[in-house]
Amino acid sequence: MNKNEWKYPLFVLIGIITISLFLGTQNVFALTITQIIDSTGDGAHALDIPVGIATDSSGNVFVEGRSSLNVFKITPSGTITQIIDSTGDGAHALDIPVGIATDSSGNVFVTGGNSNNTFKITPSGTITQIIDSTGDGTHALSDALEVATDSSGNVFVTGGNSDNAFKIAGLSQPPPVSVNIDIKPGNLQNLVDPNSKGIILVAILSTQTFHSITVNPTTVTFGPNNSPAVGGLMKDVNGDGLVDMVLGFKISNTGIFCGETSAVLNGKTLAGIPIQGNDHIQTNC
Ligand SMILES: [Ca+2]
Ligand SMILES: [Ca+2]
Repeated sequence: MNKNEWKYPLFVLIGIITISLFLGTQNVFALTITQIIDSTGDGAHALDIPVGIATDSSGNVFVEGRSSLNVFKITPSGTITQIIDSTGDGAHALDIPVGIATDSSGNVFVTGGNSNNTFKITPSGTITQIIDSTGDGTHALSDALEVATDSSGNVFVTGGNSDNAFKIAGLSQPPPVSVNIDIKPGNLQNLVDPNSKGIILVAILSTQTFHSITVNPTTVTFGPNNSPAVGGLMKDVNGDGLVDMVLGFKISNTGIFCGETSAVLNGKTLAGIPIQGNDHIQTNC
């Protein structure tokens, strides 16, 4: 065998060695399979005919029981809890759950194939029905099957029998924009007598980036009772050249009690963006 005859066999040999090493490396990443829930569910509630499964960004897994009419949450540490059963939200039943999805806020959405509806379950466990068999009021939802969410908080549901899909918007409210308020404009002490029958004025102050004229005064509430405004005017109360919104609230309706040290104003802009501001108070009891 001369020197040239070795070239090709040597090349093939190197190829064989390379492939062998590659296949050997694959074995390093062996799969690990673990059962995270069985038919005993959380011990108190069974899991029967699991269908849908979903995860959230916190590592929780949600498993839906089609026959047991429920959903279990399994935390990363393995704790199992039932988050919804056939009673749905108490007012509306969940029957034959089919689809399941989560959103970026950790809410879980479950469709009821037989109950023709969809429920939202918040991370704290509050359950609300977000669509029923009436669909959008004009078009029915029948045999709710799959559910999906997008990054804007919209939820989408398909109707297997009604041959349609619905988009449900407006479920998630953006966090309120913080605004500057002045309780008793111009007065630094902000003394409030909770037993007074009078009116307390609260100014929503304008800044270079926030103009109080954009606030919808009919949405503004004040105090622990979220008392609505009974009147108002536009006036520059702090002399900065920017007109502020001044609203009046019946003190007796605000829910401010003796010893409270601050009070909160909530509202929305005309565009529907929530706003919130708070200021210190002293109660005169
Ligand atoms: Ca003040
Ligand atoms: Ca001003």
